[in-house]
Amino acid sequence: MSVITYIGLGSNLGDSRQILTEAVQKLASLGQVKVSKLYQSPPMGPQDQPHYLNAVVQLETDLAPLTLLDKLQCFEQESGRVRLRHWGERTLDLDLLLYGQDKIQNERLTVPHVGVMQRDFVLIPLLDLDPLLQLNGQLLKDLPILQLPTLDVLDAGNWADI
Ligand code: A4P
Ligand code: MG
Repeated sequence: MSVITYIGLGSNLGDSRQILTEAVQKLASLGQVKVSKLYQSPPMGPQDQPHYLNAVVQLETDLAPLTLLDKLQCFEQESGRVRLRHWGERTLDLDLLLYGQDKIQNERLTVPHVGVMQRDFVLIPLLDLDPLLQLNGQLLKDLPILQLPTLDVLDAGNWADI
């Protein structure tokens, strides 16, 4: 049975736009995808790092959560992932934001992802894909953090060529 999942994409090292485009194309090999707009956002965490490109992909897939995580980590490695420090620069970060309505808590996986409610660079692209998305009975579009967004739209079109 297939499940609607949401994957957060981030990159601030290398040719980030190309890296995110390739990541979307790899995700499309796992099931049906829809892609948010492409955004640029100031870094959360250490400020002496480049801006990030961020997007979210909705993926409808049959994969179990840990199998999906294995795939995401494999795609991160294939992009030559370098991760220098906590909340620091990286070529590709793929976070499993939501897996249907499931709550998952184990050694490898926390779903919903811890950052979903606090990060505008996650919330705004999520809302591109489903403006009425809710988490714990809360409509995400009504969260106060969205009143002063810090990110810019870089490309509102079919940027990943999907
Ligand atoms: N893990 C647990 N739950 C999950 C999940 N839901 N999805 C585990 C993915 N992985 C999950 O991941 C470390 C471990 O988390 C994995 O082995 C997995 O088993 P990681 O990607 O190596 O590290 P991380 O925790 O993602 O990195 P870090 O440094 O904690 O940062 P975040 O929270 O991912 O944030 N600023 C802007 N503007 N845009 C960004 O995208 N991203 C970060 C990184 C910092 N600042 C940013 C951005
Ligand atoms: Mg991550």
